[in-house]
Amino acid sequence: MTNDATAPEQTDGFHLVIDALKLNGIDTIFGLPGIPITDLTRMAQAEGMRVISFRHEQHAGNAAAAAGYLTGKPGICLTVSAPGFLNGLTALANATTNCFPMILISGSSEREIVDLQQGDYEEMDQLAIAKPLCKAAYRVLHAADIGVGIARAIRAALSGRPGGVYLDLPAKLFAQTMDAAAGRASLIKVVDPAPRQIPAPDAVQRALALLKGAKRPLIVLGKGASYARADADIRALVERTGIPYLPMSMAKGLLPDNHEQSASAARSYVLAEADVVMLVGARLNWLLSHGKGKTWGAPAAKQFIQIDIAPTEIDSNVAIAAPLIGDIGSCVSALVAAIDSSHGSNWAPPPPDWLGAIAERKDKNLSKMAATLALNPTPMNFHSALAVIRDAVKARPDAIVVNEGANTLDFARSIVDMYEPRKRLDVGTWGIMGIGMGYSIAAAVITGKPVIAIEGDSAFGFSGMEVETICRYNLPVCVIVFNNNGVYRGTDVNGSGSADVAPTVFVKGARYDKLMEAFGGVGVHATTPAELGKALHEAVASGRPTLINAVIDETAGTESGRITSLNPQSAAKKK
Ligand code: ADP
Ligand code: TZD
Repeated sequence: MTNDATAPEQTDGFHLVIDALKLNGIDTIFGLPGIPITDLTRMAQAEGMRVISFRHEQHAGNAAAAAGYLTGKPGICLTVSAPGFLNGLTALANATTNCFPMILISGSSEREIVDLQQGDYEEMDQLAIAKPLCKAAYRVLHAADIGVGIARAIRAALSGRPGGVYLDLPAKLFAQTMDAAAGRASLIKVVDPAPRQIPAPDAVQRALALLKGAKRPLIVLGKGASYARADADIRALVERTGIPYLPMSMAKGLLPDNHEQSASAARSYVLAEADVVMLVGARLNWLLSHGKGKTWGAPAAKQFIQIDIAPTEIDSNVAIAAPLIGDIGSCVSALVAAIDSSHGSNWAPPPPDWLGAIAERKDKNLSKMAATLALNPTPMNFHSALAVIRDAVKARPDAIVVNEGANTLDFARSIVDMYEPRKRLDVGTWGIMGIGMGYSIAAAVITGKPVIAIEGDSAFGFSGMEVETICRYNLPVCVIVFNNNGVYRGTDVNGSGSADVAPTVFVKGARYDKLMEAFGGVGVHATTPAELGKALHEAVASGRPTLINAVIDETAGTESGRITSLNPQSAAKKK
């Protein structure tokens, strides 16, 4: 960019941001334009980046987080100042909670005015607000520092435990100019942003000794294990040791769910009975009942090995007998190497009575489930609808499943088997509603594979307007709304006798399919498994944006799905 042929070539803040991202292999921005970043979105597109423009920043942020998880590079979300920033912040905090790498880049008002609180357009001290909600937060004031700012953001998002990073770019920065050659020289290509962390040999031996002595060993795989992309090593560890494993919901498919060592169908039994549990990229948070209580059986009989990159995760809920700190790839391959070198082919598989007891429970539970799935009630229930979706995913194991809701989530997690790593995206550590369309859009944009979003009707509502985005970019997303007329179910009554419906009840018989039709996509109203299956098959085959309004019995489902016990009244009753 030069106006004068004799003057040295100039660049500006806009271009430096774009060049710094591209230099680091980042080719996609998820965002929503407005002052001061509209031109940045245009220029990024002109410079060959993919710019996916959303209807609400939270969904752009969720898309960035999912892209981070799926690619192992930080996903980028770009927003305007104050309100746009705040809309993106939920996604940033959620990404950090889930250990997904993303960078929220927000334009901001001028420091001079913000700091004196003089009432600028969309004024807010965004940096201060973002800080407690993410791994790191930076602000760049000078164009010459953009390279450093973006390098620091990338490294912070990816290194150690991945997470969200906030980058504050005040409006004035974008128009700042500088010599183009100096600008180019100021950019940093980040070298080794997620360095391997090799576990200490004695920690490997300690873990191995515990594993070897176990009578009833169990491996729990979490979404950290999926994220680590150590698929072959993890498979080798599981198969080499013969130890049964349990995938957390987003680790489903890391090994195919029909693997004979999967203990998913005997989950309660193995958690309660195992004597040595090896956690691989899974925290002992509420999703694992904090490692104690009834779920886990007698505490004295249980010892934990935990593989994690974050040393402070260890002992967070219960004592960890053998912490193994490092990246999962290095830790798991070190374990396999140690097994090979000390045991060769003499590693003894777990005792047959343990494996036999698990197999027996699996068989029983699987045949019970098969009988339930074979029923064909009218109206459809969660099971009959999900049986069809299960078959569709089996036929297209490369499809990505996005899943949110309460009952819709719980049933889909246990009924829809996954066969490939990183194909299932769901509500994650917070159990948050609203990830549906953002995750679906990212999955479709990043992978080009079919996406099947299995959505409770309440859950869908949080991001429903993004079906326009799906249609605008013609993405191969099939949204299935499990429509049971309300949050959890549709039968609640207003106890006061006033005209309002109960707080959990929606408009009865709503036609979510029309929403997709409004933007040129395919809408289908499905009242039977056959109709649902046909529409899903066509959607996956054609790749056309589709929304199937799957009518589910409004009496099916329980309040809060499987976590009813966390409602204050139920929790109080238990005490
Ligand atoms: P889940 O919800 O599936 O149980 P969590 O999100 O609770 O899984 O746990 C993921 C864990 O994985 C986190 O503690 C995180 O520090 C860890 N982690 C993420 N990436 C890696 C990695 N590459 N190597 C080691 N640990 C990792
Ligand atoms: N708001 C946010 C952001 N996250 C939440 N988890 C909730 C509210 C509370 N909540 C749940 O935990 S599940 C759920 C809400 C509102 C919706 C359940 O209804 P649904 O699913 O229609 O999506 P089912 O399948 O009918 O139970």
